Amino acid sequence: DDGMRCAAVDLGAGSGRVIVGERRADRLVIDEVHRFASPMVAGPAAGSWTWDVDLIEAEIRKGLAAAEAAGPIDGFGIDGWAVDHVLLDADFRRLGPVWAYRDHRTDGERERVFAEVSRAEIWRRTGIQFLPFNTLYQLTALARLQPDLLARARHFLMVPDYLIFRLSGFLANEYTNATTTQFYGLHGDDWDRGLLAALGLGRLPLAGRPVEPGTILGTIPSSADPARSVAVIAVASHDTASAVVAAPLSSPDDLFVSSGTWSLMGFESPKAFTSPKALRLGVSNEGGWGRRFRVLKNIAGMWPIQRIRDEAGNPSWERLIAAAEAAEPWRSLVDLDDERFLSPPSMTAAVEAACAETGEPRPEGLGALARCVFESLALSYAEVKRALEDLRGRPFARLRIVGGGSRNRFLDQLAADACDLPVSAGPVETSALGNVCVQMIALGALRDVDEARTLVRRSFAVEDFEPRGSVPDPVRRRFRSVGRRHPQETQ
Ligand code: LRH
Repeated sequence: DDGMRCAAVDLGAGSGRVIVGERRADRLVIDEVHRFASPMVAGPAAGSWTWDVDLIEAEIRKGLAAAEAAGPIDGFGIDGWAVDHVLLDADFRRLGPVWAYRDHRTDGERERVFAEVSRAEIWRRTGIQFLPFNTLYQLTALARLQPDLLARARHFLMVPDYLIFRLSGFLANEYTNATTTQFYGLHGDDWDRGLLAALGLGRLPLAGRPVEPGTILGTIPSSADPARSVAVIAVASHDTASAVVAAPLSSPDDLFVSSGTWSLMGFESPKAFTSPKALRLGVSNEGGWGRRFRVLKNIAGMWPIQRIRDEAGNPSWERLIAAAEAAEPWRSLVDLDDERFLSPPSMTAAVEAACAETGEPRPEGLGALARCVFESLALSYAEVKRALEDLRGRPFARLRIVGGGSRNRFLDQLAADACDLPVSAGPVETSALGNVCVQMIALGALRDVDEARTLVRRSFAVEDFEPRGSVPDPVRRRFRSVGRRHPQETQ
């Protein structure tokens, strides 16, 4: 299996990349052959956001051509952000725009759904956290606003499934991403058609049971050499599922943060946590490779600071982080998990307004604003860590931060301090690595996820941060009081 090369397409909510992973002796070597911007696009109405999936498709084609130009590839797979979907008509044409999850159509939708089927019942059936934009609420909003589109739909696909279809013609729903819809039944281990029917979505055109991550869907001829064929593989197509496949977890007491647009903090478990307590704590049980659940919570992540940076005219990350480091510590705190920060017209104004409402000093200047956001994020990590320890009844011994956000050493140190845990940061491209690893498992070059993680550990260095114990108790108390911590708990 030495020399096996797999092309991984990893789509983030902002940028996408095509990476070739190659097995060389006992190492995995990666080469980024293409990177592109894929921002949300303003939709037809105010506060409306969509994805330009045609542009994303064209960029993926360029990336695959670049991958093949560098040498033959054995497989390819696509992972991406969760929750968003595509509907196709009987002629496999797209119906309507591909809405982005930060679109405002779903505002208040969850509460309308709860009037039909209770939160407790949805939770019991799916074990998925109540994010306001879950596919379930996107579809009930669509049924209310554009029922004609749903009536004409003959195929329902998540975004990575759709792109696989466009590139190869293979039509399949993949399991890990299917679980993020909040209508995948935990107990029947299949789509929960009963839940959909109870919400008037009984005619949603679902094909059979989703396929397992690691399913070879078929082969297509190589564009570089038509005599060769390339395996088209359904990887763990939810980017967070892929990231955790390649996270160098080495103990049951490892806590992970997959750090990108969102920070997904959690642990891996062979069983789902579906008690009322788990519901109260607002956790999710997302499906993983080999039915290893990711018991996690979504935390705001890098999105607020990315927005603030854009609004400040795009200074370099180095400058932004240096300005944050120079600002006064623990001066202004906000609860970034408040839904007001999901998709505000101005993130800067949203942070300032939150500070004004809770009596926190207004952050003056970019450094103070960035420090406020980084420190608030680290304090959110600490709260979620506590909730997860409470849930599983055992402390964590290490925090492993993976993904693009792990490059932010200032935040890595803050996370170690706030969580009072040693932090290991890296690798950076974990979603793409997990994508490659699942392909290699499917092609028989790796046995399972444990072997994949050993390979990742051997191949990529991580950087360690020790906690300095420097978050004063009054700061933690103030943080708890500024926000509606865990909004689900109060509903
Ligand atoms: C991260 C992510 C996350 C989902 C969100 C919609 O990219 O997939 O796991 O909750 O996007």
